[in-house]
Amino acid sequence: MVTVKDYQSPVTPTWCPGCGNFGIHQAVKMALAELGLEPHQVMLVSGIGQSSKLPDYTHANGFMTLHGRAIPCATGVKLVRPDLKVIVHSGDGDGYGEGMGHMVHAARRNIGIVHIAHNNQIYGLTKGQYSPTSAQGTRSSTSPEGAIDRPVNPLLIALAAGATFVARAFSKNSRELADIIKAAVQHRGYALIDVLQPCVTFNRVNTYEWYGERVYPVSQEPDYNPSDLNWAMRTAQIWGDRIPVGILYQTEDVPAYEEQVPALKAGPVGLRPIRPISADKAQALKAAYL
Ligand SMILES: Cc1ncc(C[n+]2csc(CCOP(=O)(O)OP(=O)(O)O)c2C)c(N)n1
Ligand code: SF4
Repeated sequence: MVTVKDYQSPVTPTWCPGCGNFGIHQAVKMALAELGLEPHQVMLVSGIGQSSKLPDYTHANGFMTLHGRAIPCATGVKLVRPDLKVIVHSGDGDGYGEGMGHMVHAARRNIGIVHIAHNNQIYGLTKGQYSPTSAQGTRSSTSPEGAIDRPVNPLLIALAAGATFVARAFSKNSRELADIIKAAVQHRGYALIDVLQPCVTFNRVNTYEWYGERVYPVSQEPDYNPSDLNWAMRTAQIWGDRIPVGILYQTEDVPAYEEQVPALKAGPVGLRPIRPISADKAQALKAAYL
């Protein structure tokens, strides 16, 4: 039986005590263990940031790439090894700033990866500059007089781009987050989970208390209907005194990208035996390319 301990890495996290990333890390391990997945069946892909250290702290396959580039790398992994469960960990700067174009294309392609965005509304690793999800007026080292930019709404962008699974969660509620991750891992196609993650060092507004007073299960909405795209788009805009968390939208009606790639019909490319070639042919190829 797979347990959370199987995902325990010997590397000690350098996150600040109380960082919201701990709750996300716990939820990921719980979800994978409860799904009965072995660490070798999972690939965690990340860019650069506090959130992106998570693969280092988890005993599973891991791939850390450039800032903002986790999704294209994860797409490549999924196309070569569609049998793996591929999970991207991005920050809001990483995933919704430099990586936003990649998110839009992953959503429209419906590539079968889970994208967990650790949304702390700030750049954590680089010491608290404002990010694409920072509220207008946020004071930071890069916006001492208050950010002029209006924040992006990642849920709306994902829905508009054709995402087939869109959810929001609060990192303190690891149990609820683990259940959403389990649903996302089993989903057919691209799944975005935007996780509200308190940064206890640089974000003094969006704290555990602030979220605790606001988050509520989206299933409490009187007209709850996560199969209705228009309902999801309306609900994704609720933000302020009340913040809905849970699965806002899911449809299994759209085939995943990897299901449609002709080259994958014969099984994962990455598991096929390499055909031996003669020394002469190898030399000829070398001469042609070098
Ligand atoms: C191409 C590139 N641009 C910028 C940076 C500098 N940089 C590293 S992490 C980071 C932001 C991290 O913030 P976020 O993605 O929100 O993640 P967090 O640390 O808050 O989890 C930046 C700007 C970089 N390493 N590479
Ligand atoms: S700076 Fe913020 S995001 Fe980074 S480890 Fe500390 S609390 Fe977490």
